[in-house]
Amino acid sequence: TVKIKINGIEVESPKHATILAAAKSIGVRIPTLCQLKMGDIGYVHDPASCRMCVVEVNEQENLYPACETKVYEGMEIITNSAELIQIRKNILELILSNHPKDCLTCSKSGECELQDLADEFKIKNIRFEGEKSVYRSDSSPAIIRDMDKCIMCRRCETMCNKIQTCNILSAVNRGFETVVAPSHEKDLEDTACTFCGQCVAVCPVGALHEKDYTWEVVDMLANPSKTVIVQVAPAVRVALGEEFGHKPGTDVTGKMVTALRRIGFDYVFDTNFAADLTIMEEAAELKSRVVRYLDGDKDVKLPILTSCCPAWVKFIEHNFPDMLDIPSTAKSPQQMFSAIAKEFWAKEMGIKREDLIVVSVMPCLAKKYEASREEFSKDGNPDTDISISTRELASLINQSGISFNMLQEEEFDKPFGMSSGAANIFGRTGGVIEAATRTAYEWITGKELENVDFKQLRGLEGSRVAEIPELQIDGAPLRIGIAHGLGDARKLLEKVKNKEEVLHAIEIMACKGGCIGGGGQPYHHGKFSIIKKRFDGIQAIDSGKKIRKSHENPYIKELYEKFLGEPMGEKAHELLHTKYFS
Ligand code: HC0
Ligand code: SF4
Repeated sequence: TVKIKINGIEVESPKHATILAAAKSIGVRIPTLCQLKMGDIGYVHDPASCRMCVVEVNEQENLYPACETKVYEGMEIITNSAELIQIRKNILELILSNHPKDCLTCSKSGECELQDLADEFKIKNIRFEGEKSVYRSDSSPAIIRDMDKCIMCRRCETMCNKIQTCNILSAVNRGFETVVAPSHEKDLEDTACTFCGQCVAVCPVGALHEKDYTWEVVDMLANPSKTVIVQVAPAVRVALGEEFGHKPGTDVTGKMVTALRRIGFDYVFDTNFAADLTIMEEAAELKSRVVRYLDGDKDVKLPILTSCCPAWVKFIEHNFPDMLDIPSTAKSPQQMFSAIAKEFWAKEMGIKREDLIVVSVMPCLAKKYEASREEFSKDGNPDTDISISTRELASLINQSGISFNMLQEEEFDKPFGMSSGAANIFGRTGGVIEAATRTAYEWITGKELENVDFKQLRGLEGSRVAEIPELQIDGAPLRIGIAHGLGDARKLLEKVKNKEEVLHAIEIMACKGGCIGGGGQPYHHGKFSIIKKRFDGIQAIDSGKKIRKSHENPYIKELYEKFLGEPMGEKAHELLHTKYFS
């Protein structure tokens, strides 16, 4: 450690700490617009481009950016002199001089870090008039790039290139024309962008945001000829509460269901039901591949890869086109739910396909893109009509004048409201493969699984390998790989491709933490501790459930008896499986 002084206070700080970190450790906040530190996931972005964090050091004339200047023995730092505060105000005014002033209609209003600082510094008039850059805005089914609002903090670039390794975004052009964009300023849709939404999650302003479909939902609810049903993803229920003052990880399922009914949805269903259905198909596929392998079939493809994360699917389609025969062909729960709703339930209820509107609430922006994929539609009518994010649901609740915290707790509608604990854990990294292992174990060994907690599959390391001693393949335990974050996924897949790692099954989720860290969740502003709390919240729901194996869900059994037949059977194949495209 080194001894330093910050604003006259003596501090002992780790040797290589930045001034910003040392100040934070004693409760001295230095404002910054570009720095983002998520050390837990190896993500540190401090380009010192915004200069908001400048401080005085040892009475020198030069000012130093606190985000990238390291402390040394005897350093005396001032962070809040009157002069520094004036300088920061000037910097803010300069940034604002060419920033659009449309806060009233900006999607980020209320969550914008620039707006917060402008408010903190009480900026009422901007003394400078900057040159306005006008960029063509770029809109995909999932993400909108509104680069007039970009402040060149370049967090999105680090996220996309270093963490996700998608390499879509970089600064192009020069001077005032500089903009963060895909190469040749293409639209995201025409690139290998996975729509993971992680760039949106870290954008401090409204330059990157989701395509908002809340008014489409309201229009459908207002249309008397439509039956509007909703399905809610596992990760939404442990994060939605944050928008209403609850601690991250708080399970607000009951209030959320009540709110959805009050908003006017005709039926409130659970994506978790379809997660159980996904396990039926994925575990059957795993079993069939393992059995064929043990029979000496040389053509069998192992490891099997989970396929429910749409950003991950798009990533493998673009980056590993020669490996498209290894992912499970099972559709994601979102798409299984919608296919069953439109092809089975609507018929049972006597509702015409085009009069049934399926809305999904997802922690994810790539789900919007997934819903728009052509193979998930019939005669031009999509299976999932509209996908909204957790944040958009919070807006709908507020627009409807619902006092969320005063709501009673209600239950999902039947039959698609019942789910096992295994379905809940889909929302966190490692959960899909743990759920599949619970069912596959019983189906492969024919024995009852007593302890469903495969703790070795849990954790938050970016990529990990765990063994299941209870499931032996050729005299050795089944080996499972797990990665979250596309950069870690890429490394794991490369090892498998080069035969450095022999695995039987792999789960990949595009976002850190899995869906709980999705691009559509309440903004965590770089605090990884929030993702950890959501992780624990999801796990607690699973642990508290009586039924913790997907194949024991009675409504799932009934669906197979009444309609689907066998897992991987003809009907299941037609409705629940998909193809991949390079
Ligand atoms: Fe997920 Fe899903 S678990 S991808 O993370 O599989 O988005 O929450 O809804 O579809 O169930 C997201 C979350 C889902 C799907 C489920 C899966
Ligand atoms: Fe990159 Fe993901 Fe953003 Fe696409 S959505 S630009 S892949 S970070």
